[in-house]
Amino acid sequence: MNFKGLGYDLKPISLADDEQHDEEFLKINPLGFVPALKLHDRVLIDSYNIMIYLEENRFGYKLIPEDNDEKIKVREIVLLIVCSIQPIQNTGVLKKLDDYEEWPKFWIAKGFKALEAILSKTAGKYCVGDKITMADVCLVPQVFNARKYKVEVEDYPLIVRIDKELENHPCFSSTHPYKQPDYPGNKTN
Ligand SMILES: N[C@@H](CCC(=O)N[C@@H](CS)C(=O)NCC(=O)O)C(=O)O
Repeated sequence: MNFKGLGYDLKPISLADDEQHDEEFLKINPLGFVPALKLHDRVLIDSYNIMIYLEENRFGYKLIPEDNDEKIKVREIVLLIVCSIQPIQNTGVLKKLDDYEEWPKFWIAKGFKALEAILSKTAGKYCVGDKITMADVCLVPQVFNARKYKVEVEDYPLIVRIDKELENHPCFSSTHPYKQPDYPGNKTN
C-alpha cells in the first residue's frame, strides 16, 4: 500500500490471543488468517490476492514489470515464497506440530536454497533487476521470519544482500514489525 501511496487504518489482530478466530474476524476471513483488506466496496483476503488487486486497480509504483521475462521471474519468486515457504511455517501449522524450531528452520532453509539459486540468475540490485518488484515485497518479511526462527541466513548471501539493500527504503522501514502499533512496548493505549 505504501508503494501505491495509499493511506490506511490499521486494525491489529493478536495471533497470540487467537483473535483471528474471533467471530467478528471470521466474518471478514472465514479461514481465520491475517491479513485482510477492507475497501469501501469489498473485502479482500490473502496477501497475494491483495497485492494483485492493488497492482491492477490502483495507481502508483508498479511492482510487476512490463517485460515478460522479468514478469515471469517476479511471479516465480513471489509464489516460491508465498506458496512454498510461508504456509509451511505459519503459526497455525507450528502450533499443531508443537515444533517452533526444527520444522520452520528446515522449510525456510530449503526454500532459501532454491531462492538463492534463482536469484543468482535474476538479481541486480534487487530480486529481479535493478527495480523493486513484488518479489522484494515478499522477500523482506520472509527474511525477518527466517531470522526469527534462527535460520543461518548468512548461508544465502544474495538474499541477505538484497534484504539489506531494502531495509532502509521508506516503504519497508516504515512497516517493519517492530514499528507496528501493537508490537509490545509500542502500544499507546
Ligand atoms: N496465504 C495467506 C496466509 C496468511 C497467514 O499465514 N497468516 C498467518 C500470519 S502471517 C496467520 O494469520 N496465522 C494464524 C493462524 O495460523 O492461526 C496470506 O498470504 O495472506
